[in-house]
Amino acid sequence: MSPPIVDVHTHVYPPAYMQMLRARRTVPYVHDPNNEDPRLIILSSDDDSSIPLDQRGRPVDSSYWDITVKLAFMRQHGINCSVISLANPWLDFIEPNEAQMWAERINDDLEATCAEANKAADPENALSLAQKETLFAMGALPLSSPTPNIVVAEIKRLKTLPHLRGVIMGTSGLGKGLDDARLDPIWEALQETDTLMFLHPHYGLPDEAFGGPGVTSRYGHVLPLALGFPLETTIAVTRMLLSGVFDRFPGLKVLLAHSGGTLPFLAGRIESCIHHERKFVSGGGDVPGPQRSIWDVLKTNIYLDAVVYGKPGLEAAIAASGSDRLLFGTDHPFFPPLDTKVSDWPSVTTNYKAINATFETIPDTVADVLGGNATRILNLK
Ligand code: 5CU
Repeated sequence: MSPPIVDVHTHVYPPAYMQMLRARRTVPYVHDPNNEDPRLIILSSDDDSSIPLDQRGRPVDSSYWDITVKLAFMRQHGINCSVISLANPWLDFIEPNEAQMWAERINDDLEATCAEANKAADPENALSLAQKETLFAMGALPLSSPTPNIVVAEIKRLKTLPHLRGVIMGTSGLGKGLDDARLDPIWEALQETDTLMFLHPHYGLPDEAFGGPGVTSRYGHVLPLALGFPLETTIAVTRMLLSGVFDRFPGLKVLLAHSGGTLPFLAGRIESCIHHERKFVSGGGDVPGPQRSIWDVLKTNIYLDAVVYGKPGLEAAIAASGSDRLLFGTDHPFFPPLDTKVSDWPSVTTNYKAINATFETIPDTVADVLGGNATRILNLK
């Protein structure tokens, strides 16, 4: 039997969340006055007033919210199991007094979706329509809630939901980034419950980094997605390192989106800058600075998805963290083919090809990256 293929980076906007976005008029929102051509406006650069509303953001279809479409996508691309997560910007923008309600609602919905799909995939189920694809999920956190205790309670509650296998989180944390000491109870709860945190970008870099307002009308999403997202992830996890999060919580497990942004490539430079920093106690200053080496953190705390679309990126990822910590993903439903006559998604086949080319002489490693590592790390049996 061939080993399972597991997609750890695959998103969904559950129908209730879509409905909430449709009712909003500020980012994030869905513009669809006639209920037939929804446009998703989630990135701040999408909301450019020089662009007519019906051309802002991007068109979205049912692949963003209908789980049967995801199951069909999985079958088409040979994916046996998906670990679905709410797409960005998650619950970051929710009013504080509604955050807990939304987290419980989304996470219960994810649990029910997985349970239903897996019932259909169960060979013992007489009603099974021969569906073989199975689902697990990562939960969303009520990070805007009035106190971190509510987030901690949700992390603990997720452990009671049978199909939940981690949490997804953006880089803003409680609003001030991931080196914020107020996050300590949350790191502690993740460590204590052995919950993997999937760290995913959303905010990118300020538009000024890309030439100021109007960047979208010139180059669309290329700069924010190709560069803004990976740099945002790199900065977020480096701030965690610099503030000693991995020293205080050595058991924390963090899966970094897009193969860690640029972290594997820049790790040596980051380490060198730390060693040369006079502010840190090790350089004669008064700021503690990180106690553990970045290389140790990369091999102990960090997991990387394989959503990097090329051999050099995968090679940097395995050199930094090891092939046993690299996990296949698709980023579905983002990056659909622009040519509607194409059926296999190039965004997926490119990643398959890159993994096969990187490990062409070691088929066991291909199988591990495609699914074995995820099955072990996320306990997907
Ligand atoms: O295309 C995009 O904007 C995105 C996004 O927003 N989130 C994601 O996970 N991938 C691509």
